[in-house]
Amino acid sequence: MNDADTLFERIIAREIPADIVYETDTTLAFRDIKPQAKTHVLVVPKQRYRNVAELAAADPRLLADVITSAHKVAELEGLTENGYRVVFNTDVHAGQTVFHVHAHVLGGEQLGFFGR
Ligand code: DGP
Repeated sequence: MNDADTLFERIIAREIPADIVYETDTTLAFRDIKPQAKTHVLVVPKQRYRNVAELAAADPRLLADVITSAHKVAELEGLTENGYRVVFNTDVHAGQTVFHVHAHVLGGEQLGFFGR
């Protein structure tokens, strides 16, 4: 991608701080600065794609790495007994604000239904 770096490239490069909870060769997981649940962690591929559709089309193996890391985060955060949610906001109507694909891992309490 040619756009200017997003915030998440700067977190991956350790140029700005984040509370990192898990890292692999291809992914990084860190706590969301504005949590929407008791536990709210973002998982990003280190290589930038704009959204999950672009990632899936270009590199399905890397998408699998993101999902595997999301589940690992859920294990590390103690979410697997009662369950958790993984969300990819995709473009405007979903409210995507950072255009470096990221999985939201949410849990630690009963989550409400979502939509409108
Ligand atoms: P989305 O709306 O799906 O693009 O989610 C972007 C998320 O990024 C949002 O939940 C808030 C989070 N966020 C924004 N700025 C920062 C930051 O500087 N640090 C961290 N850790 N998270 C951030």
